[in-house]
Amino acid sequence: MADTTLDALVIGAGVAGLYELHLLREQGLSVRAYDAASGVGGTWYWNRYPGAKFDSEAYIYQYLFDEDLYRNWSWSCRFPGQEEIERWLNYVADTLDLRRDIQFDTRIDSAVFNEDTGRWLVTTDTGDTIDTQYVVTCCGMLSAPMTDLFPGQNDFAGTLVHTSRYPKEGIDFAGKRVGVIGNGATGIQVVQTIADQVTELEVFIRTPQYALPMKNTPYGPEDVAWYQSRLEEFRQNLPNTFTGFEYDFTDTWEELTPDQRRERLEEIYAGGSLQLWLASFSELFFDPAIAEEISEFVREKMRARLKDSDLIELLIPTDYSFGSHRVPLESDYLEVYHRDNVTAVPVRNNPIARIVPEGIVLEDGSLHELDVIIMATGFDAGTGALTRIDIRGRDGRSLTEDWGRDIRTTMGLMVHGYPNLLTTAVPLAPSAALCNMTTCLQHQAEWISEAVRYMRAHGKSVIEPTAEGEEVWVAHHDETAGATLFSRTDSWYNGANVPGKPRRVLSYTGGVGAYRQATLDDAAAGYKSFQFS
Ligand code: NA7
Repeated sequence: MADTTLDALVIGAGVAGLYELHLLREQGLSVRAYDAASGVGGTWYWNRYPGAKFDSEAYIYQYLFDEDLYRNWSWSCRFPGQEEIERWLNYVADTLDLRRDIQFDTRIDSAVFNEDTGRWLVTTDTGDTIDTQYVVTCCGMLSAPMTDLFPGQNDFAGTLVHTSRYPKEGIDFAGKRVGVIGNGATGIQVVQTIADQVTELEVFIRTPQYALPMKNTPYGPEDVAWYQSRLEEFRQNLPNTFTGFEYDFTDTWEELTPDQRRERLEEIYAGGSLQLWLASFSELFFDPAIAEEISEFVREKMRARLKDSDLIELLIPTDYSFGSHRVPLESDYLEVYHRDNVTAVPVRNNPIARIVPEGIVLEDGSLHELDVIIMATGFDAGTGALTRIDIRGRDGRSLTEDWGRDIRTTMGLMVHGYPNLLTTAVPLAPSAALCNMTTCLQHQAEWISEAVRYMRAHGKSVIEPTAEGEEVWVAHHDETAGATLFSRTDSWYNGANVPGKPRRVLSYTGGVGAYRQATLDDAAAGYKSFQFS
């Protein structure tokens, strides 16, 4: 006998989990969300590192389903920081009265499907057992941190943290020698924020990054009124653009003269944000020659800000194209390396060998003495959050083992062999940052809620993708992804950052609008990729 019986158990109380809990509860289901954190927020609970910020404009990173919820919250600037975002998600939880159905400080350990009852038995690290018809995973795309990477790291005598486990009370950097490992979107935010707080900063850089200026600006009442007046426009547009952002491709490379292209790139670049990547020229994603021209434009902008040739060589990429993996946004990041207390340490040809009590030792034996090490080393994206739970589907099959061989889903909403396990933010659906996450998560949460509504209306109790339905989606996904440059550049986008992870472009690259339409069409056709029992 389980301790608790539910209709639906939601794993995670972040952007997707809060909305899913609300939607299913509104339908009258008994539903409870569980989260390992002590509060709501998911990504925005865990990522407390200095400088953590949105890379989406705040006003589109919102729930659009409820006008009051949207209008009664005002953002302070274009790209707010973690603290404000966490406050916003607490505002959402309070406004929708969600907290009474969330169990915090509780990690889901296992979920086992019982084929006789068609229900899941879930266990938690607090010893609870829950019998539930549905398990809905809202664990986030980037929530399983890459933490144990270096021999000896547990013996470090100073403070060592991964950015997504940054202490709530912060770290006092005064008088400290700090090392940051990694220069992805996270490392860049950390470095540009702490450079003037620390005595010495060493940034361990393996792969150079293209980065675009953020151009953050404060918002006054007029700005808030401006974006709030656009709610209806956002509802119509965001779900149908290529990436779920407000902007979309407008020009075709071949139709413009070289001068016109340059003018367009300059114009978009001047506005800041991810637009140059996500909505300048779609050819950037598919055509290596055009991607190279746009890459050179970005390199030129970066070069103009760097004073010495060693920095130019270390910080500006030349061997992969702009946009073929996640493009970070930055604010005066490159200039940080001109400071006397900041050193860029190249570790591509002389990698980090181990961590010793005094600091970081490179392969050549050199020791970098440090008081604090910040690992901005990323995540086991898309799959890690679920493969770290022991999930057993039909015939006792293990999701960890299945995804350890081949990462497959049906539209990122379910996995064949795992009935009534409904998923958000997993591979083969559009995801960060090929989707403004709230746009895609809201759609997925709604699709799942509507599938449950359909089942209740039609007396069905178990849903599962068919093997054929899944195969069709995987083949379509691979064909679409194979045509892009994402498949050719190593990064977390294709699993390259996790040793042994099967290679597949994780995000769906056919566009947010096309994805949404495919999922809605499938449902409208009686859930044609799925079977019920
Ligand atoms: P990323 O983008 O995966 O970046 C991780 C960084 O850590 C990247 O620079 C890596 O270098 C570096 N890294 C990882 N392992 C090592 C080792 N062993 N030695 C040296 N450097 C290492 O993670 P982020 O947290 O920055 O961003 C994740 C997403 O969060 C981001 O895309 C946004 O969507 C939000 P590499 O490039 O592998 O050479």
